[in-house]
Amino acid sequence: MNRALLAVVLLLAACSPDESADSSTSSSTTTLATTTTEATTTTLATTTTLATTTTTAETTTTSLLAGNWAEEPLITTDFGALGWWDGLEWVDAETEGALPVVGGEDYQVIRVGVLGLTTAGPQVTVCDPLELIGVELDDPDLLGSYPGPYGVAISAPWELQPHLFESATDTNGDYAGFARDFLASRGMNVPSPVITQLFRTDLEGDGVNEVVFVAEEVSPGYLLEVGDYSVALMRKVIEGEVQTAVLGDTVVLGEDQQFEGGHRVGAVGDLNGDGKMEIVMNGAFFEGFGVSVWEYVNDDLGLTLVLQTGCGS
Ligand SMILES: [Ca+2]
Ligand SMILES: [Ca+2]
Repeated sequence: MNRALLAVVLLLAACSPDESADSSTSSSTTTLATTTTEATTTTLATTTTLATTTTTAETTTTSLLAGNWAEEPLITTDFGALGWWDGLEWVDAETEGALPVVGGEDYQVIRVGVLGLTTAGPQVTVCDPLELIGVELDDPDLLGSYPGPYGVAISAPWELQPHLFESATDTNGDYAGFARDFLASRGMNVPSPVITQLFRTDLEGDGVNEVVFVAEEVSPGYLLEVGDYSVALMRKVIEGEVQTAVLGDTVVLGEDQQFEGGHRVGAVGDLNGDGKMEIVMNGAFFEGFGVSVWEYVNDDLGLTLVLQTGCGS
C-alpha cells in the first residue's frame, strides 16, 4: 500500500463524521479497509449483446459560466477538499496543504440527478477531530448525504456534463448477468444480483456509450457480513470489444476478510476541464464515508484513481 492510501485508511479510522451510521452499534468487530481496488480491466466471457448504443459524436461547444472562481479549480466535499487539476496533473489537497481560495468563491455542484451552484468560505479545518483541510459550502445539502449518492463541488466555470449521462434500467437483466459473472469470478455464487444503480454515459464524447452500474446487497449500516457484496463496474467498448472495468469490488467471502465497504456512483462530470468526464465514487463504511475521483485516462491505462478523501470513525 502506498503512503497516501495508508493515510486515507488511517483517516477513515480516526475521525468522526456528522453523517455516521448506527453509532449505537458496537464497532468492536469492525475492521476498516486496508486494501484498495486496483483499476483492472478484465474481459468477461459472455455472449450477451451489450445494450450500448452508438450515436453520432457530439460537437462540443465550450460554454463558460460567469462567476468568482478559485485560482485553481478546487474540488471539494463538505468534509474535506480533494484537490484540483493544475493544468498538467492532479494535485492532492492534503499533500499540498493549502487551498487556492480566499473565501467567497462560486462552486458548481454535481451529483447524480443534481447540478447546482453555491458559494463557500475560506480554508478551514473540517472532519473534526481529524483536521482535514476544506471549505464550508453555503449549501452543503446539494452534495447529498451518507451513504450517497454524494457529489462534489468544484470552483470551475466549464460545463461539467458535456456528454450523455442518464439513468437506465436493467430491462433484460443483462447487467445482473454481468454482475453474476463478475461475482462468480470473485468466488461468490449469486444467482440474481441486485442492481442498485445503472447509468448510460459517454465519458469522452466519442459517440460510443459506456455503462456504469452497481450490484449490491449489504448489511444495514455497512457492517458487512459474509455473503455481502458491493461491486461497481463499467462496461466499455475498447478496440471493438466490450470490456469490464472495476470501480469498486467488495465481496465478503469469509469472517476474517478485510473489506472496503459499499460502493456507489456519486456523480459523473468533467473535473479537469478537458471535455472528458470523470466518475465520482462513494465508499460507505461502518461509521465512515469516502469520496474518490476516477479518470478514464485512455484504453491502455483505463480507470485510474486520481483523488480521494474520507472522514470516518
Ligand atoms: Ca464513450
Ligand atoms: Ca475530465
